[in-house]
Amino acid sequence: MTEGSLVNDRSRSTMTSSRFHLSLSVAVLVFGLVACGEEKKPLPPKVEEVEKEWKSTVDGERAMQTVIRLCKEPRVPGTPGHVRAQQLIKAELAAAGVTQIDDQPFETKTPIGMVKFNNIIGVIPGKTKDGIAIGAHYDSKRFTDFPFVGANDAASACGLLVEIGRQLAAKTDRKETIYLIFIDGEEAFNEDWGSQEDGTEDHTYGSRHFVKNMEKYPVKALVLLDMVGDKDLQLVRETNSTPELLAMFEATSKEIYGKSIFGARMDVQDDHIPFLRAEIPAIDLIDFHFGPDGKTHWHTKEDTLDKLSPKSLDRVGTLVLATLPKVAAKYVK
Ligand code: 1BN
Ligand code: ZN
Repeated sequence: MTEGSLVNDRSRSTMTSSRFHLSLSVAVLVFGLVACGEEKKPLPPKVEEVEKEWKSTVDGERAMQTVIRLCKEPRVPGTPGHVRAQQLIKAELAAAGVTQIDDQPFETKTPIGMVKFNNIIGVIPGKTKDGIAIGAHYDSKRFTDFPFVGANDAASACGLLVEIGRQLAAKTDRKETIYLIFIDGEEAFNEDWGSQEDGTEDHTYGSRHFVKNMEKYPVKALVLLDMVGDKDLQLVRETNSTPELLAMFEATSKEIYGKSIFGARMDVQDDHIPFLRAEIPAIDLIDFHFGPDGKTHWHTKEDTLDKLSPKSLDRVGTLVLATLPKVAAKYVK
């Protein structure tokens, strides 16, 4: 995290779905310089400084209310909090107008023994069953020394996914079906992301299970959301992601905000990898710069609600909704 922060959420103004936003600070625009050892690197633009007039299409405040409810307790697979998180997600999806909500339960061996998992899939039907998936992991990483609620990782993405579902469910004449996947078991049970003693992987349990059982859900592309709520939003150019998808999202961000809101290139292992292995195009929209310079709140007790901003949820949600028709046009025939 040597490039400094991309977006400072200085104004904490409430966003609503009908408001237009005008950038205040065109004067302090575009490229700043940051000292990085001896080197000086240009800073990526701050979104709030480059964004032109843009129309919000999701309600970041409402998404944040779901995030807050998800952060009441940890969501570690195999615990009662995990079961309550599932109930909450299903109730919120139903209240958002999503009428088909499927459970996809499975049980598998993990470093802590056999664990019950459950992917939750909200289906918004189109004319064809071929569809685009939007995913977020709802499990939180297991820590034994403190209660880890994973506000950014990834309650933020789940709250936004419910809100995106609300917007998409309100429109019924789409060609493609939308699959909202609340993915279980992304996090490793071991401290580090890696393999179990028998060589099987200790992470991405839910996404690997989904990809192996897709008969009912013909997903043609995946848009994955992870860690999208940081006040200081900086989406990375995730290098495993399908280049065409990254190009589409970047182009849309330029249309909406006047500049790409994607920063440093970074390889992130996440729930999109099983989809890519199955040759399903996928993009990981993730902000991996979480915390002050040189320090990360990622997988620490600092990953709490006070680090988040509804404005970041609003920006990412607006970007997803604006890019989705392009994704569908390319991948759903
Ligand atoms: C993302 C959020 N990840 C886990 N929580 C995936 C990841 C694992 C990212 C290891 C970087 C390293
Ligand atoms: Zn994590």
